Amino acid sequence: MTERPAQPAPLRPAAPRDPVVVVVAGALYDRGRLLAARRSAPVELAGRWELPGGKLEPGESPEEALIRELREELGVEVEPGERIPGEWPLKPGYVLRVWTARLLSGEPRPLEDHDALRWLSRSELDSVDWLDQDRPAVAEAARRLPAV
Ligand code: 523
Repeated sequence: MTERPAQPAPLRPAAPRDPVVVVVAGALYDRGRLLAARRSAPVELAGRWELPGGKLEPGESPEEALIRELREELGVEVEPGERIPGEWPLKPGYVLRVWTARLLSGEPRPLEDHDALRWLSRSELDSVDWLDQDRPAVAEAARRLPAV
């Protein structure tokens, strides 16, 4: 009797998944400090601090979205760096992904969506009330804070 080679498992079609809205945020560094932005809206998030960013638009790469969002919201030009590993759930259907970014030009101002900004050194990172979903990314961003 001839042995039959093991058959590969039949391929199953991928389970349909709901499209996920990707929100990109920037861990923006300048001279050993990380930028924190205080949200002014919506009401349930207002007053909490976040890594600034926003929703990816169709056809954009995450890096392009980050450059656009930080230009619109803060009036600065940034250079995206590495992605911080991980992905954090937001409200249903939304996930947060974070990139490091370096300030190229401009001084951040709270032009849209924020009412305060702070540059935080490593020892100051716990002094603001971060959004819960941003905390793991902030912890990772802190590990990457360049020494001054
Ligand atoms: N978050 C969040 N953390 C974080 C960002 C940038 C966003 O939890 N660092 C949440 C807040 C909102 C959703 O992600 O529930 C979308 O962020 P938002 O409102 O900043 O995205 P925009 O700027 O694209 O939204 P529009 O103002 O509607 O254009």
